[in-house]
Amino acid sequence: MRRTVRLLGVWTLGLAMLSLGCNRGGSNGVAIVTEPEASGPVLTPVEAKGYGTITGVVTFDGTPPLMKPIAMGDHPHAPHCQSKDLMDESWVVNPTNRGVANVVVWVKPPKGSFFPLPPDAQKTWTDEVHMDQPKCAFTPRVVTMFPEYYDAQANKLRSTSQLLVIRNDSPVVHSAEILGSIAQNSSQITTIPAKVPGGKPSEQAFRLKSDRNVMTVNCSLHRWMRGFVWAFDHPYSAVTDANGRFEIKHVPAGSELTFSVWHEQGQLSVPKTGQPITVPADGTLNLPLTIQMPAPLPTPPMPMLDPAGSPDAKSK
Ligand SMILES: [Cu+2]
Repeated sequence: MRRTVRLLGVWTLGLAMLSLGCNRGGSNGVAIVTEPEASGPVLTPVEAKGYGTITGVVTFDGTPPLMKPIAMGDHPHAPHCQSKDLMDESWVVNPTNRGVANVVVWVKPPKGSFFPLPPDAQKTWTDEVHMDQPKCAFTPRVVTMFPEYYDAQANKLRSTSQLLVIRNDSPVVHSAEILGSIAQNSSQITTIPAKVPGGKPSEQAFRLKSDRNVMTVNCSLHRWMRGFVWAFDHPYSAVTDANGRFEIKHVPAGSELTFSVWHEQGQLSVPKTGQPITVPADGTLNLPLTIQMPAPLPTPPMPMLDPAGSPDAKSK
């Protein structure tokens, strides 16, 4: 089955969230375990009439923007960081096929319903999601997670125990500053020491909660470093690869779901977010998408000045 999706949505980047940091070794950090509060009316499960796959490719519509080197000025780590040919990754577009990387796609259940925790046989998520710092950049820049699922019997969200692990494999110190919604988590800044020559990478693990908004990840020592985390209460999400391609496996079939798309360039005109879709059982729903550069904001008119240079002179 092949459908072309054209979207006219304009998105504004929503920032907010919190994260709870914890040291996996347990000796230096404080692992905070919080049972989520009851989350309102009881939801009904999405009935899966089999399972299917969603695939697609996100293509840039127009002339792709050129990636530019990051300006570091006289930062003391510039010699190291610049040796890695760092580029601004706000837009990563494949010059061959114009595929756009780092686009997040996911599905939403019908209103008033939820995706039950999939059986083990259909586990597609990992116990850890990694974000490394090998070259004064977060790599990968964008990740999605499944840290919580909805338990209908208890009417609350429960942890899947999945962790975000940020790893420093470089000879310079970094930090991780995770910023998200106040309602879900508390923000935290954690220093991640440089790797000792011949030693193992330094790591910090974060236990996050699911959230409707994207989390940003910054390094307070290198302000150009930027990462993004989407944490869902289901595993049905993906990030486009270097060719702009994505795949979401084992999606419940037969129910009308909502397909959503996000790219970090906030005010973005994109083909279709909020598109209703139905995944075929044992089949594949293909969704080719295009994405455009947001229109420039209008320049406000300059105030009229009289010869004396005062806009209020005539009224005096
Ligand atoms: Cu850094």
